[in-house]
Amino acid sequence: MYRKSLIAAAILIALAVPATAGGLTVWTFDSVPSDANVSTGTLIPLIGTGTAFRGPGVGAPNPPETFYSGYPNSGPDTNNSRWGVTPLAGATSPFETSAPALSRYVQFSTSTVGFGILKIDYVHYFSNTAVNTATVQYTTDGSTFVNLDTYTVSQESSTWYHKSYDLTAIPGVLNNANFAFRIAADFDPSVAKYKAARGASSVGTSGAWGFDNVIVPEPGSLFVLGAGIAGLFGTIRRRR
Ligand SMILES: [Ca+2]
Ligand SMILES: [Ca+2]
Repeated sequence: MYRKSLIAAAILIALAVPATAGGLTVWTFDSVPSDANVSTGTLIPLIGTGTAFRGPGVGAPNPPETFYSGYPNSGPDTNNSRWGVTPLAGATSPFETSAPALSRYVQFSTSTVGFGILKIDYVHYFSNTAVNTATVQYTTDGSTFVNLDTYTVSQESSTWYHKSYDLTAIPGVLNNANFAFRIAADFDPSVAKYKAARGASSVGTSGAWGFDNVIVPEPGSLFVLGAGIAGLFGTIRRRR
């Protein structure tokens, strides 16, 4: 049913949104077509146009990219993948020196030309030995990144966290072909060092982050698109 909704949404977008209008970019990291294997996936958006990549140093445990099981109940279980990365791959002790704060990141780029509103939405998975703190950054010129938010997690087992931001009021982010955002590994603000997501664990080079359902919506276009995409967002909302 969910897959049918996505296909319906994609068809509606093709019909309703001019190719140059932007309007919506969705990364599910799921193979298209489904190959019934969560360990294979794609960085190509399911909907819209954009790029996703690992910044320098950030690892892929199984190159060229690594996919594991995705955010629960947001796609057919046999094909629902997340994008897995290891922020501190190859870093040496002290990590704070070899991999300075904000130097290890993933980046999502998508034009906001034609947008009247801009929100970003995603789910972020932390393994227990992963860096516990992430700083979200955005750019309006494609090169200078500005901090938007920092969050620190504390968990007893690997967990997903839903994040959502409304950037509409930020000058320059709308109608901008250079818009992009990063999710960067950062020091735990309480100790100014990298800490692990699970308090009893030590942060490590194999500690993994995962991402799924990365959505950059211009809600005005969603209204036009109707029920197909509403199904997608309904599925995500129910998991909050
Ligand atoms: Ca797959
Ligand atoms: Ca997925």
